[in-house]
Amino acid sequence: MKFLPLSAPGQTPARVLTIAGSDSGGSAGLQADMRTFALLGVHSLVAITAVTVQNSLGVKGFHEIPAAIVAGQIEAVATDIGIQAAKTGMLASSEIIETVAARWRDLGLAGTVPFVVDPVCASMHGDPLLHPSALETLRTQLFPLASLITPNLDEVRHLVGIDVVDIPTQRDAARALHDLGPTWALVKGGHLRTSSRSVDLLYDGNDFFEFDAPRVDTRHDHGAGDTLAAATACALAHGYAMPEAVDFGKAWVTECLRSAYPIGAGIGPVSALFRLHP
Ligand code: PXL
Repeated sequence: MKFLPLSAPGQTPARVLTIAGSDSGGSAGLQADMRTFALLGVHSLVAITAVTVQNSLGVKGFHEIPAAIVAGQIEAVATDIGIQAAKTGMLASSEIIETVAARWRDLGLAGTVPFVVDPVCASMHGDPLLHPSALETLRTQLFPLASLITPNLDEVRHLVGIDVVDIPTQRDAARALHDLGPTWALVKGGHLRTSSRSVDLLYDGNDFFEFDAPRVDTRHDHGAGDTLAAATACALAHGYAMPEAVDFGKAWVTECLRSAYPIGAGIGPVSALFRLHP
């Protein structure tokens, strides 16, 4: 695959902010985002929202960071270092979502800096990462600010109540999600395990774009959603148009899935480390 342009040693690379939770197991969350950012030559900025207690078997619990500290992190990096794109992952609570949305608007970032919202609701083991009462805040406060939202099929069910089983229902879901206000909605088909392909559908209110990849046969896919959104944000930071950025993100996560490895007794991570092999 073709990678993103690299800055010369000593020159400031593109800077991308992740607003996300920590995974102590190092597979998903901000650890996955930072790994993808680094291996794409991007400087990682972080606003940590929660600390999860987690390993390859699941999430045992989490501690939320106070909303004012989340806001402070965003403001500190945006006003000094500057950001070319941002992505959100685990936001944990309604209060954190409201705070992120307010800061994004107050700092003048809305409409100027690409903003990818990955509406993380639960871990792949089904452990909740977002309070159910926060779904409405996500829909009404954050989605209207998003350049792109990237729900998987479980999140689609929670967000718009549509059970995606084929391409027509995937299109219905994309329309319903786009109506919530993001510039683009991407309905990821990876969880449609009946299909031998993984088809993601992108929609801007006018046109549909399909991104098709063969399903990678691995049980180690922890962090796949985070990695797709992170790589897409990096491409947006480099000025890619949305369909090209999603195409890049999909190619990147497909390579990361091919390189996924086992750790612990449970599910291992998708791996951006493939990039280190010549
Ligand atoms: O993959 C979604 C995700 C995001 N953020 C954190 C997570 C997970 C999944 O486990 O733990 C912190």
